Amino acid sequence: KSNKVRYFNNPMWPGEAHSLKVEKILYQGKSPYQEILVFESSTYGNVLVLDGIVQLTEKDECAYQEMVTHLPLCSIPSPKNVLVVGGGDGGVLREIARHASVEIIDICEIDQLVIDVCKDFFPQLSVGFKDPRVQLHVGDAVDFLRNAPEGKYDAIIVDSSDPIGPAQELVEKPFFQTIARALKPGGVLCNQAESMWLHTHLIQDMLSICRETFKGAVHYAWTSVPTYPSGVIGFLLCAKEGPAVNFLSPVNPIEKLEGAMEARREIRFYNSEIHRAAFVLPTFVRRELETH
Ligand code: AAT
Repeated sequence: KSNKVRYFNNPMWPGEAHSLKVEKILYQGKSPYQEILVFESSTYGNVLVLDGIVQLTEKDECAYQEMVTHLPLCSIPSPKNVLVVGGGDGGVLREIARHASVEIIDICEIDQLVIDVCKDFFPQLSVGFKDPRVQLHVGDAVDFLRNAPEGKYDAIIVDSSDPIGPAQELVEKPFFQTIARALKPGGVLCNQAESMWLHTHLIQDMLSICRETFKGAVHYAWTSVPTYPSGVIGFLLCAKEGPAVNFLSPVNPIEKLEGAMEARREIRFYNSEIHRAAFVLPTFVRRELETH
């Protein structure tokens, strides 16, 4: 019974649980921030789990990393300075590197052990760290952003874990205010924003904070990731006041960026049509998000 209780009581999705068949445990350890597990699954390749929650699998990571990166970077004409929050696996860095206009890629990840473990078991993601534009900062993104120069970034991508544990403060208003400060006028934020099936209230709270903080534009978009709870995950796309940003249709289409579709490995999920489609919301979500 106690196993059952534990299995079904994750506070982010009480009453449900998701399974992957384990072929082999590859790594198990504990950092000062979280429990880290890597296993080889039967059908999704290697899987990274933090505090019991699947963060990525080799098979479907493309759907998340490509969308969280190209939704913002393809929405502005020529991104130069980009910051990644979290993302210690390197997958988002790998995707940013497709954009030749980018000059600076800062990443602030709290957990050095996530970075090291991913270098051993997810080489197709950690390859992102090899780009010479990447500057790694190991620390809490809350402190990093508090001290970030004003108006430095064209885009900030928050690839963070669920708001229980080290990512708790990353859904609160002061954090979004420091992000807005660190962005250039017309700069954009793409924030991991959970599932429309499971987290309406959390999404509503983040939306209202973002609408107060980012006067340019605020939109919700989503994608399919089979190994995340409920099989989907969303993003909040926000623009700071300044030159107008229209997220709904890419002004900097990936298909026109030289080499972007092939660089290091082919793009698997993202394209300009799926970019536009990502902002189309089911009726119940539209209703719940519009009134907030
Ligand atoms: N691309 C994989 C997806 C992730 S990983 C999230 C990362 O955010 C982890 O490596 C974690 O160590 C890091 N992180 C958490 N809190 C902080 C913080 N305060 N500062 C910097 N980095 C942090 C996310 C998957 C989403 C899963 C949704 N269910």
